[in-house]
Parts: sequence; structure tokens; C-alpha cells
Amino acid sequence: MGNFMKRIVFLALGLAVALGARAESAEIQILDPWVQAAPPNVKVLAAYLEIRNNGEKPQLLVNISSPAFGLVEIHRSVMHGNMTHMEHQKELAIPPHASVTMRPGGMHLMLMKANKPLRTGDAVPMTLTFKNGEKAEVAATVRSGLAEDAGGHQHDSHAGHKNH
Ligand SMILES: [Cu+2]
Repeated sequence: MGNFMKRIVFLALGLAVALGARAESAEIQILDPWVQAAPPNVKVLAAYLEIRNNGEKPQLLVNISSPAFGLVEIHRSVMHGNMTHMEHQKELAIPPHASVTMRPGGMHLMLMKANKPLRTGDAVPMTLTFKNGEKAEVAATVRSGLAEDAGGHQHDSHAGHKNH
């Protein structure tokens, strides 16, 4: 019986560790990652996503990498008169219990040095690394951003989704 109980405890501990790891990674959620479709000769693309911080502490996005691109940077589009200019940001802070939404005309991920042309519907794997060491793996879908550009209202995350 003693052995049996030990085995139960061991299983329970294993489960607790698994659940704990899952709860921790849910502190940061990446929602609706997508890449703006571009002509095949374009080597620089923009990606958008929402980063939600469910935790008690601020989170800092410090690095983004993708096997499909040589370099990924965090950019912010800012208007100078009639000209749009992009500022490179080294990191991006997400306050506790808040989210940062990247969208056309604002914050975006600049995907540079594309390894190959991307088509609408392709999935672009990306790894987002936060200062606390947490990593988020996402697959951003390549799609047209026309619906997004047309309206200035709140973005509906279900609008561009394909059901398969
Ligand atoms: Cu940019």
C-alpha cells in the first residue's frame, strides 16, 4: 500500500508541475498574429498581433525571431506632418492586466530579409522573447489587411479568420 500511495503522490506532483507551467505561460497571451500580404518581390513585411499581459508585473518584449526572416524589429509608425516615419524600438512594455495591440499605422513588427516569398495563407512561425525569459511561439497568418485599413473603428479579431 505504501508504494501505491507514493505513486499517487508522484503522479499528483507531476500534474501540479504541468499545470503550473501552463498557468505561467498563460500570463502572456499572443492574440491574432498576422502578416500583411505583399507582392513577392517585397523583402520587408509588417506583422501585427496583440500581446496581453494577464500577470501582476509589467512584461517587456525584448526580442523577436523567425526562421523565415533574417531580422525582426519592433517599429512604431509616427506622423510628421503628412509623412509617415518608422521608429525602431528596442523593446516593448506591456503593463500588468493590459494589452498592446499592433495594427496598421501604429506599432508593428518589421520582418526583414525574407528567405523566400510568402503567399496569402502561409503561416510564419515567430518566437517572442520577454525580459523575464518567457518565450511565446506563434504562427502568424499571411493575409490582406484591406478590411483593416478601410475602417478606423475597433478591429474585430474574427473578421479575417478562415475556418478550415
Ligand atoms: Cu516598420
